[in-house]
Amino acid sequence: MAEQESLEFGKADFVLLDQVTMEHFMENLKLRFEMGRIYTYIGEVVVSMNPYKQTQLYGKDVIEQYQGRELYERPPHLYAVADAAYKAMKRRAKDTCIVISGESGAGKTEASKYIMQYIAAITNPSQREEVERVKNVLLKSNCVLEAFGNAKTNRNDNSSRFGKYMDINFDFKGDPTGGHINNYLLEKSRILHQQPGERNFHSFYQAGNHSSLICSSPLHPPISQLLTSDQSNFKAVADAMKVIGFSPEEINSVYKILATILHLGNVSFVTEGDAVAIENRELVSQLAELTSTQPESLLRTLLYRAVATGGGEVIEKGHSGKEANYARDACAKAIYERLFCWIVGRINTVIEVKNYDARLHGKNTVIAVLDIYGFEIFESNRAGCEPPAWGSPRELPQGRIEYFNNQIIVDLVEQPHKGIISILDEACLTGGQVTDAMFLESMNTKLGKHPHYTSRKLCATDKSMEFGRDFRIKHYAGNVTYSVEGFIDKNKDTLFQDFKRLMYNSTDPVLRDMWPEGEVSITEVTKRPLTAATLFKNSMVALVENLASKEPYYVRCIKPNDQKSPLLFDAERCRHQVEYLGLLENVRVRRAGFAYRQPYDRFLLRYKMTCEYTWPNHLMPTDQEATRALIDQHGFQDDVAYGHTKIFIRMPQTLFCLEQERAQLIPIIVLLLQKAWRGAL
Ligand code: AD9
Ligand code: MG
Repeated sequence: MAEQESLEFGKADFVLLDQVTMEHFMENLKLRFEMGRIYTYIGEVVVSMNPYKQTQLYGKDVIEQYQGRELYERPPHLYAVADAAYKAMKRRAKDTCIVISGESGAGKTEASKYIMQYIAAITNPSQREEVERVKNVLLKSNCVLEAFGNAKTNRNDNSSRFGKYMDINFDFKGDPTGGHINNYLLEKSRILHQQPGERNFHSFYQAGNHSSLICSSPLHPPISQLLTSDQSNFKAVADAMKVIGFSPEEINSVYKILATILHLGNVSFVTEGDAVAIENRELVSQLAELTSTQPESLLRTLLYRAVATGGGEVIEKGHSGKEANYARDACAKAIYERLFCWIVGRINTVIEVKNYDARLHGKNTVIAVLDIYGFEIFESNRAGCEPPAWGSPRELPQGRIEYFNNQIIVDLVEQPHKGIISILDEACLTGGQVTDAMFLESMNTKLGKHPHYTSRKLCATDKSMEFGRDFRIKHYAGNVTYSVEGFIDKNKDTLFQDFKRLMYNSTDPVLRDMWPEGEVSITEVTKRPLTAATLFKNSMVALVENLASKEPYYVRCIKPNDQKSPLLFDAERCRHQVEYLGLLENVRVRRAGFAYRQPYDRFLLRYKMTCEYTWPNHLMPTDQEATRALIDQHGFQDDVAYGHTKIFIRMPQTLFCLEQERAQLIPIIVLLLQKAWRGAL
């Protein structure tokens, strides 16, 4: 019943495997991949294999097959999980979230877009204009955010270099009324360096189509790096920005800002005696024009910084050559990061829910979609390269099944006073010259005994780490060696106030908007800003709290091979992903435990019409006893367990049977009620 498909396509749900072993799991995964069955369930979780080719799996006709159906009525699909999340939200007024995890190139972003398209397709049957507008903006926002936040990497030609969380708000009718996007940890260092074979953010290549300002930049990306898609994508982005509501002036500012970054990157400094000067002075006037600032102020900002003396005086201090280079790079990164955040914020203003009156319209509910970039192990994992690992399964019954409790790693990283972030912050806050090596030394002292931490100093024989540079964390996904190089700088993320003030004084309203703190004068800047690691930690804590308040649905994406081939099932690579996504444990839990749980009152409310003892109302002392009567009458005694406040249902088929019976009875009940009514009149 789980899937209307023959067994030659393997098991549609890993829960139905004859034996839960890695071999059986992999065999099923491979068989299904080779048969073009890229989706397989583990209970309600969708395991998704990247097909690396266009398929007939999506579109209007397929959407219609899933709309309003129960999860197990149709072959496994993202649409089914989207529909389940939508139904939970609509029927039970539950906020839900769909968490999409997997490594780089596994298909998370594509999955999130299919989910959004599904939700857009099944809502607003009455074609309300405002709802259509919101849906359109939500869909178009993907293309804009990808242009500015995605890049070609060695693993993925369209790799998201930021984490994305999107709320879609719904009204009482179940139609989208708005949304909100949160972005996390844009990889801004990509502005300055890319690994061999990789590119900067797509926007820089697309922008060449926009303005001669950019083409004239000596740093315009080399023609050899341009892709055929850059031109067509540029048009799509321009169209999307228009639909979203960016004004022509705003769009022009955006491209001027991109040109600014390219020109900035070309500014070079020469040392003349004690002083530092700009080698290519002509760039200063071009930059001033692009940023709508005064050339003299811009020049000073590139060469000097204001420093407040103890007595409240402000003096100007010249940069050393090294400082000037550092400040220029910090500016370029900061401008791009602020531009990206501004774009996200601008989209948010267009989709924010306005004038929603809960008294009139009922609860405003949410479906959230989380697409956060995957776990990547580089040859060198530096600060900022390491995205968080995702995916502990929800609410799981403990028991004989062994779990890796990730808390120990979480503590290692973020425990107050003792964790890596605290040690890093402490190093950054002590005055004087702190080096990355000193930070490593401090970790060695404080974390030396931790079972998941090591370094070359602590393990002299392990030559895979470099003395004084590397440390290693034993993650659930495997060992990851980190180079401390750049940790201190990246965590301080120093950006001189002079530069913020310069931008704030720009006559370009878009640029000015991005630097609200530029208003503050140097003598007033007393508080140290939070460090990058602490800011990131805080945003993750808030995200986790937010997700915990929602009913979760999971999509686990797997990348079949590193060649981006539709034909190759690289068993070793897949097995590794299955291992660290914890999929086998997931199957065991689903089998041993119970796939569904519901409070008794809600269960009765939904299914009471299927039993003579509970319809229209039961007379038993408790809802639990009434639920038992209902279950007994159906003969499902062996498929359920009774908790304190909830019923636990082992197999989804049980729920499906109840749903079917309910669906058959409802029209009859409606008919009877109508008759009774007419009789009463
Ligand atoms: V990263 O962490 O952002 O680097 P993702 O998001 O996991 O990564 P993405 O969704 O971008 O991966 O997928 C990578 C590529 O695989 C896409 O550009 C497509 O070419 C390909 N892909 C992924 N999913 C599908 C699919 N369902 N159908 C066809 C797909 N191609
Ligand atoms: Mg992505």
